[in-house]
Amino acid sequence: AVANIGVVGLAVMGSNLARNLASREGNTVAIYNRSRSKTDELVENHPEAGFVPAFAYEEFAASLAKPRTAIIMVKAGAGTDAVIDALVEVFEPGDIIVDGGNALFTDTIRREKAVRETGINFVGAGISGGEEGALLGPSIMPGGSDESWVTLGPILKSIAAVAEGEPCVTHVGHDGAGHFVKMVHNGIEYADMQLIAEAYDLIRRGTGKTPAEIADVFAEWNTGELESYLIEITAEVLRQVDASTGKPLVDVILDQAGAKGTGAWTVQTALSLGVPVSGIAEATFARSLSSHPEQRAVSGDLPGPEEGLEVEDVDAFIEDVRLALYASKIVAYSQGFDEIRAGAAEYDWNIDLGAVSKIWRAGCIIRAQFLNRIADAYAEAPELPVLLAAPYFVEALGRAQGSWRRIVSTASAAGIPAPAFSSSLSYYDGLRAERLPAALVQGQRDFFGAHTYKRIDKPGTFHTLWSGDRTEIEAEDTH
Ligand code: NBP
Repeated sequence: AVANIGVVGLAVMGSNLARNLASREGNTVAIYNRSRSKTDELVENHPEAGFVPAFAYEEFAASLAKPRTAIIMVKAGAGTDAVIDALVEVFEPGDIIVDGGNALFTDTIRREKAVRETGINFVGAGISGGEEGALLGPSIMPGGSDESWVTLGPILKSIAAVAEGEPCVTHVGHDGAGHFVKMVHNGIEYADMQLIAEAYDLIRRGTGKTPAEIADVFAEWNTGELESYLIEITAEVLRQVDASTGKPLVDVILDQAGAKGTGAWTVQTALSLGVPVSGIAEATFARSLSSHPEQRAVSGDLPGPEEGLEVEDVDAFIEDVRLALYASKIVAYSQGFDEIRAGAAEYDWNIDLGAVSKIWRAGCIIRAQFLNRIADAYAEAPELPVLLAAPYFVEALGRAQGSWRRIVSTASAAGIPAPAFSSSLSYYDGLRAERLPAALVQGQRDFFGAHTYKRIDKPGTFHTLWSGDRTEIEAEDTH
């Protein structure tokens, strides 16, 4: 037994993670893949890594020092279950199995419970950063037991991205907490991408700037409070010219956005938890809408406004779009953290929201300067009920709201879809409202379903006898 860590699954993510591990002082990495060719290739192409290859699970287990620690990087779903079953056969109590794939957190909860019964530790770890992150330093969101963190912590810290001197990994919470947080990370990623896309669309349609010119705008934005990986790569994509047509690449890419499902998971989970993640939901639905060409083809003749968008003061308009993007982005992150808070309460996880914002500062797709502000907000007020209410964000939203409103109304008047901008603004105004029309909804619910209501002026639960004499009676609380 010579290796202190093993990797099972040597496709793009697993092989890069194995190379990352091998490059760090003190690690010797055992590797295994279902089909032998990937293992042979990795050993041959990277002699510097000193890999310890195994071609059977028994051999893999024998090559690992105790407690044996192995990271699974296979296709999420049945593949993960198959590998776990095989490892449980050859591992012993106290050993650690880590699933680094994109598992649904409820699968992780189930697997953790089953594996724990054998005395083996199971850790679901969200890993973000794509291929490059896996190789050079990802952001890592591990769940699992405290016992497993003792062994795993130093190994994961050795390979994680580093932000301001701190490794981008923290023990998020027990069982499925890590995969839950990774899921919400991806949901926020959807919202951030959609918001950037709406900003691009408005600038393009409003100013007639070319994609390359808009790339300059994004590059400029990337030097300020919007600085982030997604803004940076947006500029790169917009600047790209298609080799075969000479057109901007963005103009020849089919406008139908795909999705692998983590955005949908985030929204489905939020619906069950009763958390309004409207920005993430709009972003997910915007991808769905784009991917229905048959509907879009027959809807082209639906009436719209006569006038298109014509901007007079280009610089002022672009600044308005920038602030609308910033404000909507604050809403999306606030909603995402709200979902993590609610998930922690539901599943009994002790999640430090400030620590989560810090491990997203580098290595992952939503990495951004802005996350420091979120960390500050939670450092000041760990029990903050909603991130928007932190003084820094109140100030920023105060600065942005005029622009935000102008952009949403301009887009609407011109018939340009801006679903994430506008729903974020509605959410913001909903939180601000002193009274909401929810009172009327309660009245309607009481009318047709005797669902009862509470009053603002006295305690208790009430029902109006709608089909009788319409007097009010005290009722049992049925929600
Ligand atoms: P894939 O998701 O394409 O999975 C391919 C790997 O799974 C191969 O090693 C394959 O072995 C193995 N595998 C399968 Br499929 N079924 C198996 C089974 N029944 N038993 C054993 N091994 C099995 O690889 P990937 O793109 O490297 O992603 C790995 C994980 O990381 C996924 O969960 C993914 O969601 C996650 N992730 C990916 C990214 C990214 O940017 N790609 C980012 C973050 C997380 P074989 O070689 O024998 O077919």
